[in-house]
Amino acid sequence: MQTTNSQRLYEAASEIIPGGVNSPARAWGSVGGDPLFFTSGTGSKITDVDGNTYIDYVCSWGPLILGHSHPAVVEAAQAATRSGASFGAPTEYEVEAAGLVVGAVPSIEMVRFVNSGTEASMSAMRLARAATDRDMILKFDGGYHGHDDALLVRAGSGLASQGIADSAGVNSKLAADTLVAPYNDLAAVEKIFAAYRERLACVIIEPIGGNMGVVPADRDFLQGLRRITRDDGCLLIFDEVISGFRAAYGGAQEVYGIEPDITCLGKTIGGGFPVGAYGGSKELMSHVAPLGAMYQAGTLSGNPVAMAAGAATMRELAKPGVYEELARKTERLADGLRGVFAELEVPFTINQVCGMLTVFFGVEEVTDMDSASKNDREMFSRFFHSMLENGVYLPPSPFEAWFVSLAHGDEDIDATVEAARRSL
Ligand code: KE4
Repeated sequence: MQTTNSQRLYEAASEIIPGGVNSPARAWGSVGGDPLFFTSGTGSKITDVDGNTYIDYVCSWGPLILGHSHPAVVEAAQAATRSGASFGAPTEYEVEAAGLVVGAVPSIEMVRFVNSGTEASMSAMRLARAATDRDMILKFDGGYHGHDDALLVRAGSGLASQGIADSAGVNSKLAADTLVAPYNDLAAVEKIFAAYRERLACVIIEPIGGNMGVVPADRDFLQGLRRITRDDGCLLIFDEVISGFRAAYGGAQEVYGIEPDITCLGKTIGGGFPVGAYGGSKELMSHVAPLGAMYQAGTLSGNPVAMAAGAATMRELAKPGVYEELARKTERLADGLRGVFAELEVPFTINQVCGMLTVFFGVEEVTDMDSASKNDREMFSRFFHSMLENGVYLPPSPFEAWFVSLAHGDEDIDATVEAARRSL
């Protein structure tokens, strides 16, 4: 595979951008080698700057659920750009996009748009603190909610522990107000609430984990979490930045039939443009400025181009049969890969939900970060590079979701399974 132009660009980028990338997830630290630079995407395919084309399972880490350059999205973004990219004042686009979100997500009566998933979760936590007048939060090991200081913490020693900063520069006092528990472990959550009764402002969780690789919550765990938080007056935040409009039109909360107090969205609702959102009941959202005392603002929040692209995406997703088709495609890929890996002597497991899956090598069951961490990373690295040689672009980390889009046809999926056979 010829990668001369990627190399040249990577060297130039590395002089003036940290690590040559604008997000560390794009660096190939976990798999080795240097990141490819891309020049175009159409449907399920992307092409790098050396002309190599791949079937894409990163899909911009989730936003491109319709595939690259979907005509309805391109047309909406072009029209919005031509009539004025931004006003710093309200536009009709925001009202339309908000109407689509409120119409889709069971727990959202009112929504505020921001520019990223990080901003969404950061604002959701501030709202929870404002509404409860409490400081502490609980997150789960393996949960990623963006790079807000309070969330860049990892589990300390012991079952349920006070957060330890997981990044340089995180305010250690803030980190100490974040508790961390193992995912899918209701006993650990019960212990925390017994020890910190009425001191937790919120619990923030990915109802379907996407940052350990795909790890769905057990239904009884999530139901228990809803009960415990409600009894304690602690707010429950579902971070659906990945699962929103992907696991179902109404997200994981539609799949599980469990309503959080606040939902965070992002990625898919922007159609590839920078968007995040947080929402909940009208009563709760009345705390948000200018209605209430909780301040949150943003120059480009609700940007017309992003709103137009997001609304076009959500309108496509609202069409009948879309999620049955996305689930079918995901199932075809997962089953095809299971068939190939079954010929292997090594254990493996595939966690899947509609629109996304993760292959874990070397482990037979993954239900939390601890079990996910047992996967064979060396094998994944070799598999990643071999799949690249065979024309398939996977996320460059064993702890990420492979995203399936509506543009992935059966021939793409079958070619991916064939590439996996050759790679293994
Ligand atoms: P952003 O700030 O990156 O838009 O969203 C943060 C975020 C929040 N919540 C969840 C569940 C997320 O998965 C993310 C971001 N996801 C990562 C990869 N899984 C994005 C890739 C990157 O950081 O470049």
